[in-house]
Amino acid sequence: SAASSTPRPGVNGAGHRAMTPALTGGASDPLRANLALMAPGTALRDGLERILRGRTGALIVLGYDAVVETICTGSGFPLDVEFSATRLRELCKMDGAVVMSSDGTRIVRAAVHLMPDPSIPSEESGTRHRTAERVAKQSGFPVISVSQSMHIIGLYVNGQRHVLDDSAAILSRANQALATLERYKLRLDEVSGTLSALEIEDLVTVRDAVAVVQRLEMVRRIADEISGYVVELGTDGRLLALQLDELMAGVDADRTLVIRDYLPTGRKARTLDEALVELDLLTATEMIDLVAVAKAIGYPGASDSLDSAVSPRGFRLLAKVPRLPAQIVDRLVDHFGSLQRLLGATVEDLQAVEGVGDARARGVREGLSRLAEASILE
Ligand code: 3AT
Ligand code: 3AT
Ligand code: MN
Repeated sequence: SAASSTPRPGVNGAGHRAMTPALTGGASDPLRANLALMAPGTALRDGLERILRGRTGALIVLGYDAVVETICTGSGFPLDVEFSATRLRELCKMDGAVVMSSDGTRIVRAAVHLMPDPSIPSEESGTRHRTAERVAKQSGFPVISVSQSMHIIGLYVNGQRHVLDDSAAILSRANQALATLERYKLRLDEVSGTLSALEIEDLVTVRDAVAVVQRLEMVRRIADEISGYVVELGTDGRLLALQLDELMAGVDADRTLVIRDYLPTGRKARTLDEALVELDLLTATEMIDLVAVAKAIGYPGASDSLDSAVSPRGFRLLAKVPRLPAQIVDRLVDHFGSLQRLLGATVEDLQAVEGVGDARARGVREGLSRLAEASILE
């Protein structure tokens, strides 16, 4: 399909998103929010598909305010009617642009001639697409162009152009990303299993712990890429969303737990949130480097420091004990200070913690023993 000036995340993932400092995802991302508004299954997408099939073309501004009003020359047809796919299609048969409310529920005007500031740079050639790009930049509202000659739907938002691909094309990229996620997840499960066994034996080095953080971050990044596809696919992405959810169950929680287990203390200590931000800032290349990952969570940036011994606080393994509320996990770690002390604690010792009665103490004792046995067997 058509080229897009928006960088597309590569199949093996981490690349471009890693350059974005903000934690990506969700509706906070303006591109994603707008792609959701016009994803398959929405009325707006239905209208756009009708325009494509009818081979007419369109120029649609998603928002109306004083700035857009000054860009609209000649009144066109003031309408202010409820949006429907068929109305949009008919109105786009006319010359000129259609202006909609930013939530996509109303058609405000049709057949308007747009005159954006001509000094705004545009890389587009056709008048329709050049206008779309300039109006988007000048107004801040997303603008959609449907090209009659090239037969593509473009979205201009946030200074970027995004081409809406058909679901088959997106699904094929998404499935490649999903296969990568599955491989990454297998590797993650391996390194976390190893870490658990080492934790039980108290033989962990910074390298072992950081390897798990690294793998968790790689999994998170590729999953974030897939979430983008899920948004873009709308109703066509339901199966993909289910597969993603299944693969990602518990991953986010584990990411927090492992970092809380190993955040170094001392003068230059980071908070959990600081560590998460630092991790997010790592580029794809830095992600491969264990020293860089170790540094992000607050360890010294020297390669020999990877071999230093460390001991976990116990958050991650305690979270594997069934029916143990997070608040009790926090209190247990607070009281005992390390996984080794927790492993050595008797039922009576455990009951010294507020909220831990006889039954819960036994539960913790048995849970930890079972984890210890399970990891030795590996
Ligand atoms: P397209 O998808 O644009 O081809 P449309 O449903 O938008 O179809 P139009 O209003 O553009 O339809 O009409 C296209 C032609 O179809 C115009 C006319 O020659 C014929 N047509 C439409 N309605 C009738 C009708 N009731 N009786 C006879 N001919 C009709
Ligand atoms: P296609 O890819 O051919 O659809 P284009 O960029 O080549 O688009 P054209 O000059 O062929 O654009 O114009 C096609 C239509 O786009 C004509 C008009 O309905 C609409 N259009 C173009 N410029 C404006 C504008 N400034 N305001 C409103 N509508 C416009
Ligand atoms: Mn043209």
